[in-house]
Amino acid sequence: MEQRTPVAEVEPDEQVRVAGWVHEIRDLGGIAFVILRDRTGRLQVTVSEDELPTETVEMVAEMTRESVIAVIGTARPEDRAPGGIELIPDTIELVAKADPGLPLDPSGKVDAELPTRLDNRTLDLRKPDVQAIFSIRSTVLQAVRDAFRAADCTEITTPKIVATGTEGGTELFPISYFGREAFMNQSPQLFKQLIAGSNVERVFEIGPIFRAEEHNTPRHLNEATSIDFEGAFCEASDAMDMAESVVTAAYERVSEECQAELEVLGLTDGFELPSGGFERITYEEALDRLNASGALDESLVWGDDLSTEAERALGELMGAHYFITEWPAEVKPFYIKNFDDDPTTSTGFDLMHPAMELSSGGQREHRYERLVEGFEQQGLDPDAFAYYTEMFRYGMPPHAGFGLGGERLVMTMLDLDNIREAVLFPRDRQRLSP
Ligand code: AMO
Repeated sequence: MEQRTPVAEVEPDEQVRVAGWVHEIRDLGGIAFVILRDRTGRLQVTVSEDELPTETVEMVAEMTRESVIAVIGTARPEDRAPGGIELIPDTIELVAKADPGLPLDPSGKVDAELPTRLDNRTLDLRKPDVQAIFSIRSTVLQAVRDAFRAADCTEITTPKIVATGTEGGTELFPISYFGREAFMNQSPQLFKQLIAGSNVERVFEIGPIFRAEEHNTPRHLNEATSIDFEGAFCEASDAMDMAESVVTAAYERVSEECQAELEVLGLTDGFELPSGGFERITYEEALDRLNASGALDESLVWGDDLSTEAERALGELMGAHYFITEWPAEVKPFYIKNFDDDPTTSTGFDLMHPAMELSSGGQREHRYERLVEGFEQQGLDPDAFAYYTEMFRYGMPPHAGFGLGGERLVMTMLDLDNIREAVLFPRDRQRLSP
């Protein structure tokens, strides 16, 4: 493509070629102001009728908002223009004309409903606030990757087409695999354990997970991004330290590098870094605090999972990120290790934001016999998981890890009211395209 200068880099008295979208046109008769927008900002192109060929003037008169244009011209200072610069064009090329019937208004002056926005994501993403979310999401993922690498972890990618589920049979998406039954993977759980048990020891993965959840809520997706860690010779507290450090690293990096985006989202004042040392309370303590607060209609008893309402009430009591540790064994999956001196209690933990669960993890059962027993207790067929359990016979070290929801991390960080705001093309009960 021809050389082009990003509009934010245009300097006065320079001859440049810029290209981008027509954000706005103000035709004052004899003179028109075309605001050109690219990924770096906006630039006023001042079109004087008597200084340009007739066909260019006619073309500008017919130009539609969101058309793509390329302009060659000379910049000069102009206090009244955005950024204090205007471009006096020599030539204007209409590269791609936009249909005037836009399905949503990218200037954001007219609100659109979320489904309309998601149907027209290309246009939606032309809005600065939407762009800000995805720019921050990209920074979060980079910060997380760097935090794992700094902790000596190897990045892995594992299959998304699998033979067995891991997180409970009802939430699997079945697919046909050359006539055999297969599923979309719910979690890299078993693979990350198998690799942690090799000489690689410490691994992380950032990738899609698929959950056939029936419920349509503001915080569930059917395809989500999971940030997974697994470390050999780690116990639950080590995995919690790691989860805390990646979450903190994400906040710190966003605070350092995304002030402009936070400002667009109106979050510069409210953006608080999590203070170090997330509080760790046991499940039992969580129940005690909730029951004592009187926030719930019915008291919780040992073995209950925490409802959305209970999570919120506890979040209010805690007021910051925290961990719930030592969950009842019965509510945690087969791979989580239980305490030897109390097999009803597990090493499983959840990392909570005051608004919702962000992550869960724990130490894993690494002893072959106990692992197979656990399968049987949960009504699962150990033979179906032989590809996994067999490796536990050949020197599997103790290990621990966690899975952290990428979208929930961004959602809670930016106080978004719907998780779909943090995904470019969400998958939910209703939505399969785009
Ligand atoms: P879990 O099932 O708790 O644990 O998932 C881990 C985290 O992933 C996110 N998450 C979701 N986000 C949006 N929509 C969903 N449907 C969804 N499901 C999960 C949540 C959740 O806390 N294998 C274990 C992790 C481990 O033990 O290492 C697991 O998948 O933020």
